[in-house]
Amino acid sequence: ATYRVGILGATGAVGAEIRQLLAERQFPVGELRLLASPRSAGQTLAFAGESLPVRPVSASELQNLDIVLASAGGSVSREWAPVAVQQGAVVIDNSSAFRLEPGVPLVVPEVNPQALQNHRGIIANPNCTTILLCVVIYPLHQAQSIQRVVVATYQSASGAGARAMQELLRQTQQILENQPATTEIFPYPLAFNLFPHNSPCNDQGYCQEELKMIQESRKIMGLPALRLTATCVRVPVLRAHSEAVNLEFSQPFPVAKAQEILGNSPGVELVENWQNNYFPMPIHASGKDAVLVGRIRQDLSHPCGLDLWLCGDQIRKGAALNAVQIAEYLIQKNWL
Ligand code: A2P
Ligand code: 11C
Repeated sequence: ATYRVGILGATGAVGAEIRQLLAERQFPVGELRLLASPRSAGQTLAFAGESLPVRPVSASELQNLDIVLASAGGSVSREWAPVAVQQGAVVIDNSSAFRLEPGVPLVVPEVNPQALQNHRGIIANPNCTTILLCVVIYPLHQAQSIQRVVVATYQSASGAGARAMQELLRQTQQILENQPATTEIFPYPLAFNLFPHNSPCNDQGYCQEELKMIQESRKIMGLPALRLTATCVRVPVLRAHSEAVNLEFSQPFPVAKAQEILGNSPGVELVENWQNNYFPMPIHASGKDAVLVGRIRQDLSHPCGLDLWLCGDQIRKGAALNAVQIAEYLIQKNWL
């Protein structure tokens, strides 16, 4: 069987990656419809040797589709995902619009694929930073329950979209040419700099990205009381996020056991060469499907603590790949 697939946000960083992944993974595409804003009308994009037009999203463009992979932001999803579902499609939505709604599965296929079974048309793809974290900590949690997570993130420009990646390149060039760095997407210069994540903070001092990590990790792992705190930071990296993670268990967790588990977990690649000080780096995670993990060590401040470091491609596993894997799982189980 083949499927009629729509990409909403086809001209964006995630939309482009979805198009590439559909081809690369030989997804059974019968028809591909590329949808974006009216700004992109008239553009064409390549797929499977063909040049396809980009069309402005509308109710009629969302008719007769089996799967819509949406990555055009929360307000676009809020407006159009229900329209697509009403017309018979299953929407896998990369925005934060529906993630915490009861009855909407929030899925990382390596962690909670079974949640897909009871979908009602909309399936939420989690926040990128959260996906990368859950892929790594869930297998450890299965071996021994996690009591508390403390995480600091080092997030790439890609999390803010294709134009943010262009902004980082432009600012880098401006600074190298002794020009002032100009800002359009980010509030401050990112080149040769970093800043706490550019999402608004609540009255407790947590920014939205940090709250997403807390709330979404709880829902994905099925641990509503999980103690997790995060500090999210934007760094001048193009497309892979990194995270420094401290985990507290109820009993000591031997490092060798964690290494063995993570060396054999789906979607994870253990990258540790202690002699050469070689560990996961964004440049090596970029373009890869797996989340790279390393520097797994005993937390010397706590007998039941472990520290680790991870890097994952924000556009791939953090967004497009996770969404395509969800679609593949739905097809495999006949749950569309
Ligand atoms: P467009 O290029 O026409 O603006 P990114 O996250 O990389 O910035 O990409 C955002 C994606 O969402 C783009 O494909 C963009 O299309 C699309 N998009 C933004 N606003 C709308 C809208 N109002 N309706 C449909 N698509 C939108
Ligand atoms: C970032 N993770 O890097 C964010 C962007 O909830 O999907 C994605 C926000 C989200 O800025």
